[in-house]
Amino acid sequence: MSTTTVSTWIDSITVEELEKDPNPIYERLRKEAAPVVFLPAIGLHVATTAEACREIASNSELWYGFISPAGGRTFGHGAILNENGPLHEDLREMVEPSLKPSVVDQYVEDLVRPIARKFLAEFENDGHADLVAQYAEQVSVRSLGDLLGLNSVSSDKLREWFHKLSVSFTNAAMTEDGEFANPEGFTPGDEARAEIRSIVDPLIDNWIVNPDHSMLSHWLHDGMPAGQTRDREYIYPTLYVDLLGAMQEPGHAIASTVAGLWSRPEQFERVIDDPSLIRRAIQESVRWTSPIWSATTRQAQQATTVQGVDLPEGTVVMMSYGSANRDENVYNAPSEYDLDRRPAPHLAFGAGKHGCAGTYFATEVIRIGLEELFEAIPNLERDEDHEIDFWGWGFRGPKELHAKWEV
Ligand code: 261
Repeated sequence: MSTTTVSTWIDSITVEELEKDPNPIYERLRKEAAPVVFLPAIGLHVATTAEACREIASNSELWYGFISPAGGRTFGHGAILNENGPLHEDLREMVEPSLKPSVVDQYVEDLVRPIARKFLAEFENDGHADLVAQYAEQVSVRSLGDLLGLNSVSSDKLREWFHKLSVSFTNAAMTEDGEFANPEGFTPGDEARAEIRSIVDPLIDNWIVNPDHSMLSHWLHDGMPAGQTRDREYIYPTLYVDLLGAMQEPGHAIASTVAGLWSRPEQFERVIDDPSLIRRAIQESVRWTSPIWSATTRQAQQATTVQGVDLPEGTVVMMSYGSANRDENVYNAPSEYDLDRRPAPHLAFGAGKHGCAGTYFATEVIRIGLEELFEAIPNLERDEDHEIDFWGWGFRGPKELHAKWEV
């Protein structure tokens, strides 16, 4: 198969259309195009099938972690996503200790359950809520915020930061000349970064002399010789990664699980009646929505062939895990949410050396958030006066999720 197929419909795909709904476009790409294909709108190749994504992600010797142009413009370079070799290993060793399942199990109940209950207690007693703004995002940012040591930063500020970083990170449209098509679209990210620095720099100053149990204090001190700390400039790009993806995606997943279950009312009832089904409901929802739909890239260190597609050295490939997770060769009726589907491994958390370090923590936050929601409001219903609009191509989830219940 050639990489230079003449295919005008692919040339005319826009980032805006992808953000509205990438699923039909990628369904056609999987059917009609090569499994790794150049997308002019973003000036990069995309990997669209489960096999292509898995093959690239699992070969970290050949395929290095990389960052998209918009991603590098937003985070700076040197983030965990695009370091490789010993530097990447140091960054993984920095972030992993508090995220190990055996460690997460020791703190996650005490961390997340009170947070979930607090936000539920703040619901107006009027039988209506937008579960995205009032619950899913709140539980997500407060849980990670407190774990990092950002207890003094309000939840709404953390939401504003991930939103601004996300808008900037996914400002992916490129011109034919390889320039950013919308350079003004990086302003929100620049603003967020400046504000993050102004708030986090003084916290770091304090942690350097007064270490505590917060994750960021550990990032500064762990594995360093006595009296030394990691340079903050070394830490910041990876902190931005967390302040975007790790803040935003558990919220997307909480809301997507509810939306998915609402698409199957009988399955929703079963989960309400038996909370032990929540874990399965979450795995199916992250397959179905893929909160990190198409946001990480890899770069070929030498010329190679993937699934029959010849790719030159230096080729950058966007890992479209959201497409891989709806690959017809892996799943029956992939666009349907189905709690009862035969489990097949999904790629919602990526794979290989750059696979998600927070898989277990995130899943626990989502689980506890859903357990508390369903226990507090077992008669939760979809508010049919509002549409459920999923949005996003880089990151994807419902923009709002309106619920109602009898009070
Ligand atoms: C914690 C994961 O965050 C990200 C993953 C992929 C792209 C950007 C992110 O912030």
